[in-house]
Amino acid sequence: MRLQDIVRGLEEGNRRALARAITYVENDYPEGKEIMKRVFKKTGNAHVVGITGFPGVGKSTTVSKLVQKFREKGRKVGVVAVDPGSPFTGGALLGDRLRMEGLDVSKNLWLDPGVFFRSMSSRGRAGGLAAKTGDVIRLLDAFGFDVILVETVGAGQSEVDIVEVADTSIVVMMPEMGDDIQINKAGILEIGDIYVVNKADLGGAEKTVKWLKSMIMMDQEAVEILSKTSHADEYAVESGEIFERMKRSSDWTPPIITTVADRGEGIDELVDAIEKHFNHLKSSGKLKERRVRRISREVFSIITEEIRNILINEKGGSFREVVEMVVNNEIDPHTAAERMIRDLRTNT
Ligand SMILES: Nc1nc2c(ncn2[C@@H]2O[C@H](COP(=O)(O)OP(=O)(O)OP(=O)(O)O)[C@@H](O)[C@H]2O)c(=O)[nH]1
Ligand SMILES: [Mg+2]
Repeated sequence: MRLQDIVRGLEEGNRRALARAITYVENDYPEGKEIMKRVFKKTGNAHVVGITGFPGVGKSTTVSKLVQKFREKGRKVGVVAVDPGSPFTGGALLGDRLRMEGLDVSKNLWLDPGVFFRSMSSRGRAGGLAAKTGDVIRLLDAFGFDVILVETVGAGQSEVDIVEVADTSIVVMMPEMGDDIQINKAGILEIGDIYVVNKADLGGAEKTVKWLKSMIMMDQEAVEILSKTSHADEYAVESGEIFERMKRSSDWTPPIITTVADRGEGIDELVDAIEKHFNHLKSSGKLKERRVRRISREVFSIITEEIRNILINEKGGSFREVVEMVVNNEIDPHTAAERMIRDLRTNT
């Protein structure tokens, strides 16, 4: 398939073209970049929803139920699973395909043209998975999916921080997970716009809900105290992201939804919460604010990567020279860096 055909295929809703485009982007082919440039204008319409949580809490089950609900509402849904926890049998895609099919035999999501599923693995790929995931999401967006669900394994465990790609972040937990020091450490409590306590059929869900509620409330109180102190601005700068996330909760209290995903219980409420959050983001201007932050980070990381490439490939010689001068105690690392930057400035 030629590049032109892929771009046209994307415009015409050809799924093979979409699959090919994703492959190019995933593998860092130059065509991938070119495709992104050409379809970019068509992006920005989808609601990107991240679903994260520890292994086995029921993320994939929840995702497949959400897909059905959104389909019933006439929405087209794209799904990206980053590093799916399921064992890979015959490739990541097949593994998850079988799983999704197995969950609801009456409706084969795989034959539905309004659904597209793709898994991505970080295995064997050098860095930049977040950026790649961002581009894959964009391709789905350009293709015309209204909702894009992105499943990743827990914050801090995956290379993709869900808040870096999603408009709405959902954190899935299960009973008996409260009070767990691991959760506090995983930073999961700061990132959720919506919390789900799944596997309510196992009992003990109320306790987890209660615990979550108190954690969220503490967060909000901390924000209020912080915002009243004269150091609030400094603090915001220093701890940037976290403060932003906390600030958000002062006008959005993350709902906690109890579900039994494999029976579809609580999924209607979850869909409602997702839509409510998207409306909140739009009406409060936060959607734009979030996207500005996200795109800044993305462009920044592209620039950093480009500079790295220049230093390694084009200026490898002088870079090495400067490094050796540091090794020989002739100059210090700061001076070395300043020299390289001066060199970049004058020669590009
Ligand atoms: N009892 C119970 N089991 C559930 C529920 N939802 C999902 N499960 C089961 O929990 C197991 C894990 O579900 P998945 O949806 O694969 O969980 P996941 O979070 O996507 O797992 P990884 O992708 O491996 O991290 C499966 O055996 C599901 O059938 C539920 O509400 N109650
Ligand atoms: Mg899963």
